[in-house]
Amino acid sequence: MTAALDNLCQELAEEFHRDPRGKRVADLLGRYAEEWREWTFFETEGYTRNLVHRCGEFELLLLCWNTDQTSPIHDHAGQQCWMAVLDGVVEEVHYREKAEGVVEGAVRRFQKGQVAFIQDEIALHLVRAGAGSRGVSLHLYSNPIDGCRIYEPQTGESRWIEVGYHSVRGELCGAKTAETVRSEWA
Ligand code: CSS
Ligand code: FE2
Repeated sequence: MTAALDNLCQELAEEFHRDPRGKRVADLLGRYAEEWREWTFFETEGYTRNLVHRCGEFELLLLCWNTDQTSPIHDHAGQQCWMAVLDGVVEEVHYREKAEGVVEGAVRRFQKGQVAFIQDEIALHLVRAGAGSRGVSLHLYSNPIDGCRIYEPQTGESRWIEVGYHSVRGELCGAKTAETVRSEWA
C-alpha cells in the first residue's frame, strides 16, 4: 500500500541530493495523488500531524484539518515548507511581526492539487481548514523541524513549542514528539 508514498519519498530524496533548495519539490508534491487516505486521522481536539517519512534532508507529513480547525500563528524554524492540498480546501493567513504585534497580511485558499510554499523570510502564517470544509495537506519540511515558535495574535508574544506526531507511517503513536522519532530513526 505504501508504494506510491515510498516512490515519492525516493524522488524527493534524489531531488534534495541534486539541489538542496528543492526546485522540483512543488511539482513532485502536486502530482502526488494516491494511497494517502489510510494514513489520515481526524481528531476533534485539533489538527493532526502524521509522519510519512523522515531523513536528514526532509520530513513528509500528512496533516488532517477538521472543519474549523486552525494552527497557531507560527514560524518554520528557519526551514523551507511546502504544502500540497490532497483533499478539501486549506487556507493560509500570512502575518508580519511588527513592534505593535503580529499584523495580518494575505489570505489564500488552496484546493486539491495546489502547492503553497513558505519560509521565515516570507512571513509567519497560520493554516486552517477552508470555511465549511475538511482538508488534508501534505507538508514537506526541509530540513525536518522538531518545533517552532508560536505567536499570540493580540500581543505578538511568542514562545517555542515542540511539535509531535499523531501517527508514524499509519500507526497511531499519541503525541510522540519529533525529537523522539528522530532519535528512534537515527
Ligand atoms: N507548520 C505546521 C503546519 S502549517 S505549515 C505544522 O507543522 O504543524
Ligand atoms: Fe506552517
